[in-house]
Amino acid sequence: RVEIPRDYNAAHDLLARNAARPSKVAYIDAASGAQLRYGELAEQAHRFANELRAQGFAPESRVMVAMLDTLEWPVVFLGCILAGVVPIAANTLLTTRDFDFMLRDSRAQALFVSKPLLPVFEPLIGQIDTLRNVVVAGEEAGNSVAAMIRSGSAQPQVAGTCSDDACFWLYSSGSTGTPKGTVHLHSHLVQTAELYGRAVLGIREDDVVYSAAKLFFAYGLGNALTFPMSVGATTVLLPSRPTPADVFGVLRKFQPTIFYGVPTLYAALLADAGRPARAELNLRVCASAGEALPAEIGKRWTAEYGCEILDGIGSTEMLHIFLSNRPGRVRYGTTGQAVPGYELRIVGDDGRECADGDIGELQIKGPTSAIMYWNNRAKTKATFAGEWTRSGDKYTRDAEGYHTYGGRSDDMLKVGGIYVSPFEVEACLMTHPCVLEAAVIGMADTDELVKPKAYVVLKSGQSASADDLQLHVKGALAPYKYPRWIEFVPELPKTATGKIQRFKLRALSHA
Ligand code: 3SK
Repeated sequence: RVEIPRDYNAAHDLLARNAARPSKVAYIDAASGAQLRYGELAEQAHRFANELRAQGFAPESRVMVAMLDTLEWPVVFLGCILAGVVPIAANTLLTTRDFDFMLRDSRAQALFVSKPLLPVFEPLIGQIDTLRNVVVAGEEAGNSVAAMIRSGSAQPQVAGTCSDDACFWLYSSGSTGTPKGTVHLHSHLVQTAELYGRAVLGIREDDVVYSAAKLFFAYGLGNALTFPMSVGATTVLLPSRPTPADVFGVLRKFQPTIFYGVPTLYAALLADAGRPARAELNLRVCASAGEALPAEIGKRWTAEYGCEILDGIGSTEMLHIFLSNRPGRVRYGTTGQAVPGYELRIVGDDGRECADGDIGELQIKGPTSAIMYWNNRAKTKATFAGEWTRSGDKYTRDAEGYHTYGGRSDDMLKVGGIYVSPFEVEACLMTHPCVLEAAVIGMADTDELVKPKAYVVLKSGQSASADDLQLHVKGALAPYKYPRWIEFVPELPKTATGKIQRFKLRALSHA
């Protein structure tokens, strides 16, 4: 258990932990090489907070942060929290339609947006009454984050928040395609750092960390902000997409000791012809989450780089990892054991706890569970069941407490660590003029990693190629959601009442 005082501000705590190391490098931007020291981070976050106050942003008001991983990201996020303003870290890969929903749903009063992402937001600017300020990150002039930092007073001032105040939100993907505003408290950030960052990863001051998962993901936020700041480590940020060449570039140049990835990336790194030799890297701990790590990938990575991958699972709702393998006792093919501080149970369809070996839904009890989905009472009640939070993931547990993933209890897919709703992809395919019906399921690729596959029935007399349909989806939805395979079929298997029988398609895809 981690004791958090009643009067508490999470950003103040994270900055105060580093007050004695002002000249230590907190962040390095891998693209520009620019560095931000802990003293500079504290000063800039306070200036930003003071400028927010000066501009009339009251505690509890919400703002959206849609920014690439640059040195301004931690300044904006921590600055908001210092002022008691609630930042909503947004997935920068989403579409105008997604952001339209999120800005209206949250009533965010400001948007902090990286310059390269502005075109996605432009159709919304001036259209949403509650959004009164759009501030650009990554430029010096005009209404910019840099100008706010320059204008704000450096006098430290912390909002009078308490540990149970709303601190920040993340949007979690929903099966209907509508994201859910997941509200986290001030007490949650540091608890994930103590329970997982320190106790499982063993993160320490002399670590250099790099997370391929971006800061806007719950996984990336812990990896690259909360955990390193909780101990005074140094974090490398990469603003661009983490291609294998760029990831290896970071690992070679900055010599991180802790690397966090997702299985799809580990597979791509292992397949990269230009991969470095073991002696070129300085890895001490590797972590994986987002989707189950195939045993083969874990074994190959350890053989190649001499470093275990700690596979674990977390959720946006629980903020970070609650079930994980541990250094020295990794069992590839499993997600490991409960992280101390969290209690886990596996519940069958009959609502009773399963015996070891029986499959059921994994439920979690722990101190970092979100308090609700904003504006969504029904889904809040369905997920946050008293002290237990339902994961929607199916698991079995063995007698030694190792858990093995058994799929989702809904139809959601985890693709490269990010949720994809098959229903959203189907609905999008059906907006193509040649498509009569579509059904999307998850299919394992050659690395045993799940990707969307679509079965499509074309309208009579119409023709469209797989490429046409893939481009159509990529143009309308966040590109990572597109079906990697498309199979044209004369009809879809259905029940007597017309419901698509996805299990038959899944069986077909395994045949
Ligand atoms: O996808 C996961 O396993 C995960 C891990 C940490 C934090 C958040 C998530 C969704």
